[in-house]
Amino acid sequence: MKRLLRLIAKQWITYALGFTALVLAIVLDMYNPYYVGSIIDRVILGGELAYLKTALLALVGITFARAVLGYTKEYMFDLSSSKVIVELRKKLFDHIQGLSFAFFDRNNTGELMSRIKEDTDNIMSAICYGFMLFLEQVIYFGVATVILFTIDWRLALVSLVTMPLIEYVVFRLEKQVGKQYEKISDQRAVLNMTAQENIAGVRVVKAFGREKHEILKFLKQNEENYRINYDLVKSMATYNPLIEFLSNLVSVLVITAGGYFVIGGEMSLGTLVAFSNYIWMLIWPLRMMGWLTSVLAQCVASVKKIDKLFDEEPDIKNYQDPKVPEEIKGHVEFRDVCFEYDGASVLKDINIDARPGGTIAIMGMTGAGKTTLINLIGRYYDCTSGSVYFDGIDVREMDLAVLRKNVSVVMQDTFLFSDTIEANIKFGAGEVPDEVFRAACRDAMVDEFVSQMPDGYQTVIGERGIGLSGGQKQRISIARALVRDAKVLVLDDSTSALDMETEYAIQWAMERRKGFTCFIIAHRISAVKNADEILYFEDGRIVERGTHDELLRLRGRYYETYREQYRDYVEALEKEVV
Ligand code: DGT
Ligand code: MG
Repeated sequence: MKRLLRLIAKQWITYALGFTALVLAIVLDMYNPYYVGSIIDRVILGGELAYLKTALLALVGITFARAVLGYTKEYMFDLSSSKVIVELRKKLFDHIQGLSFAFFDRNNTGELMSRIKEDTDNIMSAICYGFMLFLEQVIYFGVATVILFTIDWRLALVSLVTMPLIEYVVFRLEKQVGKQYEKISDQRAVLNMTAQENIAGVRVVKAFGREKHEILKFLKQNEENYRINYDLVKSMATYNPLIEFLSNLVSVLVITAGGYFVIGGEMSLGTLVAFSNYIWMLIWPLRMMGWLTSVLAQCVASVKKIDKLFDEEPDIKNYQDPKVPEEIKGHVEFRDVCFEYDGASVLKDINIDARPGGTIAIMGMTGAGKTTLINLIGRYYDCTSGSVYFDGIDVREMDLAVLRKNVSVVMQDTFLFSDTIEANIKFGAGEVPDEVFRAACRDAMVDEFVSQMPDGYQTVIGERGIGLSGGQKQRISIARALVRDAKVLVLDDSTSALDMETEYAIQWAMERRKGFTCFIIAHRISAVKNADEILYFEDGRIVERGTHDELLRLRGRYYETYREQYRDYVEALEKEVV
């Protein structure tokens, strides 16, 4: 809440202008019934025709000034609130971006999206018109009450009698409607998710012949949505006429009682008319209070949710006195590293020494812990025990920005943004010299297919990379890693979708580049056999390690994998040996 108030305080000038316009508009509004009343008394009843011109001019003037002030008020409140929300959203987004991988493992995307969109929208409506109307109605109510008592305290009492009743019904309605709105919002989220999943996963739906089932599922939810909305309309239809009735009852009571005073000569007709106009300045605030309190309550709830997110600290923070190696060479060492996800051991006693310029290949069954291992290099997670060193500095003590700038990762799941191919490749690399960009595209074999596209590197990739083959997407993400010219390159199963020929070409280009330490996770022997050291993982442990030849001689798991992949060739060889 403090965070929000600080942002609001920053916009105090525009808010103050809006507030001034609001007060002035109310003051003018108060003159309206007065002039109407005096027209009746002095012109219609008193025959004072000269006054008509003054009164009408005053009314026109009031209406005009009221319009200008109304515009100023709305504009100022809108302007300041939009600024507050833009700033809040930016801060929230920056904060979320700064959180660690572990946070995203725990929280789902949909929920985070709704913090950024819906909760900030709720706050926006509250601090903009919610807050504005609330102030306005409170002032109307206060001023109108004073005026009514000044005109005639007996009539004022009569009109105030029914007010609690109106307020009671208003709050009853709000309570019911509030619950229904909540249901609608929850249901809308489910409906959106179903629609989104089905559209995003349309290929799976069609491939498995589930169209009918999915349509039925959607129709059912749509019907549920209709039902809840219908309930809402029903509640409105029950309570609104009652509120209308009670509001009009006040008028009837006032006119009846006031009529007696007028007939008895205690009050002029014009005063009565003015009085009954002022009454609406009491009724409207009451009628709106239910809705306004719920808007404000919703805002408080949203602020609490957002505050909780802001309180979330990144697990991985820069060291208080971050170290930077004198010369960045790309020497990566794992010493007795163990890692656990929520208490479940994933990596055990890992020792690796990746010399600058060397290549470490990692093999192993799915779920063996390969991705987890390489995530420790760029410090996306911190190891549970042991240490990872980058050029002799424990990564936990190294400057995080320098570390990540020097560790380039091609992730296992390719993610491309809906942007041009060039922007996707240059993503996060800052200024990229043209030669570096071209060399990266050539080495990652991106040039080969992009040069055939009509828009070349300016081709915009469709949502989630639609329009490119799996291999093409992998090649783009390899180029993305290469343009960064980092000292450590990590390839997580990133050539799996490539044909042998392209894979060789890329490997060959990498050899030629060299000058960086490379970690390659792969399943194909062809991708790992030239590495300086091959590590074979099983259940979070390195069970075999050595060069290709050493591992073949060992006749262990690596050899088994080799046999599987080169069965015919091996059999032929063995026969020859016999
Ligand atoms: P892959 O990519 O299928 O060849 O498998 P790896 O070797 O890359 O496996 P990895 O490191 O992704 O997962 C190792 C184990 O850790 C596996 O049993 C699943 C578990 N694991 C991975 N990510 C998380 C996570 O975010 N939370 C928890 N609790 N466990 C995880
Ligand atoms: Mg993996």
